[in-house]
Amino acid sequence: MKRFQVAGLPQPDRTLVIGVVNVTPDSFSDGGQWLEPAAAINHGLDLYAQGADILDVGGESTRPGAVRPTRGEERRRVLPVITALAAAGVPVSVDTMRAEVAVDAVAAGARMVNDVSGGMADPAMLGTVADLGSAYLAMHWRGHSDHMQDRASYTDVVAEVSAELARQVERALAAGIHADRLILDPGIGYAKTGAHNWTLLAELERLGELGYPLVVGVSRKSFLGTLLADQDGTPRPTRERDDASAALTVVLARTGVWGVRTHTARPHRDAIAVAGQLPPADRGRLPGTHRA
Ligand code: PMM
Repeated sequence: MKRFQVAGLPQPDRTLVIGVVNVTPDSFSDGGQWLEPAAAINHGLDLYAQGADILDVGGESTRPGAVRPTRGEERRRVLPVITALAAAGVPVSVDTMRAEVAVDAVAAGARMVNDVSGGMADPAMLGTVADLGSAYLAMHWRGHSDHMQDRASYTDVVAEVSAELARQVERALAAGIHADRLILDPGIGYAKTGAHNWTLLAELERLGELGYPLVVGVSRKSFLGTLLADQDGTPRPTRERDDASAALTVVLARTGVWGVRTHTARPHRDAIAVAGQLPPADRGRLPGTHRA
């Protein structure tokens, strides 16, 4: 996969680590842990010290069944944290589906808007980001968390995710977002079953053909809990999925993704360092190791 540089964001010659700072009471892996601004800021500074390149600050959980916070509540959660982290010199992204929150977050110092709806949840988002001039991460999305899993139906998941992302790219460009500020994300776990997630991860190169940098978020997600379930079928708890998450980062870095979105930083930086010593995945396979 081609190596991209995104205007206004760090440009190391490797896959970036985007550390998650969830200022929410109910995110699936760390809900409630960083709800107080001081706790969230300290956690962010710790992730940055451990090697995160960008911190993604979010005030809305998108886990299935989560209740949306009001716009005011979302602003109250994220703005003090973004302000403090940006003032400390940390590159910050805001994880929001709301244009008005994006405006305030960029004013507070955020350099990237991470919109899990890819511009579909708020009709004002794409034009607003174009005016802000920030980087924009558009994720593949088929609806809010209360009904997204009803829409996890595909004939060819890679082709359909690719076509739907291509439409979002067209809309983003038509709204005035610059191509050199646009990043795409297949939306692992969003309107997707575990099997869909694995197929997308195995065939990311096809999404790379869209011609934009890719971010992938697998960290602690439920398909890893299922993979690592105990003998009774009980999924591995969220906080015990970090080793598998870092294992996937080796694979993702070898595939050449631009960034990984993760709950810890150092294990992922280590994974990327390891991957950097190996040839790209397509040149590194032994004959006979391809799946039929
Ligand atoms: N996943 C979550 C939240 N935001 N943003 C992007 N771009 N990609 C993702 O995969 C993604 C995201 C859910 O995970 P969390 O609740 O632990 O933040």
